[in-house]
Amino acid sequence: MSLVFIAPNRDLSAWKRALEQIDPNLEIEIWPDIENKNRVHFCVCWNQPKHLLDSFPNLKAVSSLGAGIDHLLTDDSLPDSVDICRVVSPSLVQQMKEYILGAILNIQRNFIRYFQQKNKKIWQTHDHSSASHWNVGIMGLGELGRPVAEQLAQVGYQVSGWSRSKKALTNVRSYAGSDELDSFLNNTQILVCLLPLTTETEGILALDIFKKLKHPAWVINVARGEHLVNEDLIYALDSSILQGAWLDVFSKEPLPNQHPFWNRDNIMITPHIASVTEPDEVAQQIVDNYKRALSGMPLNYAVDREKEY
Ligand code: NDP
Ligand code: OXD
Repeated sequence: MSLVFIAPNRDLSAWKRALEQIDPNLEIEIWPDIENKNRVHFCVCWNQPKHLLDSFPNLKAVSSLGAGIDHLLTDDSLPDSVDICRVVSPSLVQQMKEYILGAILNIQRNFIRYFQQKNKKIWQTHDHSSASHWNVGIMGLGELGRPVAEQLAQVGYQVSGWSRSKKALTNVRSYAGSDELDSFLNNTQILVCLLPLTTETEGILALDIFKKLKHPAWVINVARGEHLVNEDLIYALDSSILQGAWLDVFSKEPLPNQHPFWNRDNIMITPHIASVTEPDEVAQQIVDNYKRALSGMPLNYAVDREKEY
């Protein structure tokens, strides 16, 4: 029986080492070096080639190498009978909290403008207001969105969150469902997207949403590039509906050289690094789920195929 990692263009040696440390008897293979496809019972995938998963006749479960699972649900070669799980880990949460707080501080305190001025030797001050004057709205109050929202509230921002179901969070106003989306947006200046990519959420960051935000408005997208309608973002920036955007994820990664986002001072770009899975922390989860899959037990952090997350 073997567990296979499938993540093209990624060095997986640390993952293999971390799993072997937990159980030296595990048979771990790294795609494309697979000895016998019949022996593969569990795959751990990130951006796997989309024609592969049905070539393992005894596959029981797949895990994402990260928190998102859209790369699995959009893979037609993944048989319906195969269970799906994902990674949930404290370091993913911690990194996301750091990233979002960092981005918001840069926006709130005008650091982006000061960095740009420094390159031109310009000494010029800009007004700023303290955290309590800023309304931050988090779309998605899941494993990542909830702690991000609570931390921002602790720092002093006015925070609200939007999800499918209502939440009770400390100092975070909760909005739920499409009925409450407009009220959530009307009360938001910095919109942070931490939604999973699903049929319902694809393209959600669009012009009609941007128009409902409080001004000056910013969008931070750390979820998936496909949440954002790229041409709507550019239109909203050019017509001052949005003041700026901070993006970590893109529909095509790496972002192509010719992409119009690169040349804009009001679009911040990071290369999908907001929160990165740490093999040593997550190895035990993978091993546990591998064993659960082999023994027919329900997986931890299982994905609901109906809900798509
Ligand atoms: P979760 O599955 O834990 O949470 C998803 C949240 O989104 C839930 O609160 C859910 O509502 C809400 N939601 C889902 N669909 C809708 C909808 N149609 N309308 C309103 N709310 C909705 O996800 P995580 O917090 O673990 O991760 C979120 C995403 O972040 C990942 O899917 C991934 O794409 C991205 N990510 C990006 C990283 C990066 O480095 N850039 C790193 C890690 C993750 P409810 O609570 O009511 O079910
Ligand atoms: C994830 C990611 O989903 O890094 O974990 O995007």
